[in-house]
Amino acid sequence: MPSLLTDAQRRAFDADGYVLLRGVFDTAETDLLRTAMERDPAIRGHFYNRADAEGGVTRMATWNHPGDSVYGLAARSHRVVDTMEDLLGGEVYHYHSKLTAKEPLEGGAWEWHQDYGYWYHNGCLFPNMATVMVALDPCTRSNGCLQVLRGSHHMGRIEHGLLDGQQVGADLNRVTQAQQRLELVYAEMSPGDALFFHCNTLHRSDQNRSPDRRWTLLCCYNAASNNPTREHHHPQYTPLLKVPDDALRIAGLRFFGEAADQAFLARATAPAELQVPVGTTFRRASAGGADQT
Ligand SMILES: O=C(O)CCC(=O)C(=O)O
Repeated sequence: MPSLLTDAQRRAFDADGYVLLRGVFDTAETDLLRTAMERDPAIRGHFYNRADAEGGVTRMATWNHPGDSVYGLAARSHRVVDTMEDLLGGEVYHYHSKLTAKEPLEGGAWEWHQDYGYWYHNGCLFPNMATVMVALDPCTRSNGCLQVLRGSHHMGRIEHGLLDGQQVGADLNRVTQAQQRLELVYAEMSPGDALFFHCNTLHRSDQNRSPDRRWTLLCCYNAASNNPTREHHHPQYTPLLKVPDDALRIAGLRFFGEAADQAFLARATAPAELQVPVGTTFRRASAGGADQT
């Protein structure tokens, strides 16, 4: 499948630093992704907590290689990767993915930051990187949906440092000034919607004080031409084997079939010819503290 973007949406991404696409994953696919996140021992066994300054906590799991799990298939799907390549202007590879799980009433906040504020220090020379955030639950203002400052990617990289609490965030003076000029957008999403955003787009989210869970899957990509200058905790250029868009549906037939439990435990769900030789390596980012994502 070619890029999901219309010309107008591509221009919107360039102007605004983000584009929100509705229904990138249909209900069955999103149910499958959500169920995989909830039940896969590889996720459950690698949760760690990320604290905010006011005692809220986001549960997270982070992994480097997309592999053959259902969430790996989503990250490798033509519809997502071709869209990323359209946005970044050429071949991309998977830099890492993560689940950010804000539980009802206790989900933590994220301070204003740019992803490139972290990734710059990983030896990524160019801000030719982006993320897609996929809603697994409804994401609303009340349960802490993502917020972006429209057009902030044009500001370039902003200094980041340790803020009150444990998070690394963008220079607050600069953010305050940017807020006076740029529109604050709440990216409210339904399950299956996807927000593609540039690595220099300032973003944050509120705590979840609502009774509604807010789980999202974030897949991050780097341009193949932007191979980091040094080895670090995320991958160097690794060719990404795309899978057809129906790979998720096929995986779903197995997951919701009789052998569901084994499928979750085995985690190999892509058709054999699409499975990647690299092992899906979950890496545990440093728990709490000033995570460099
Ligand atoms: O899940 C969220 O609300 C924000 C996540 C985020 O900004 C990040 O992982 O860089």
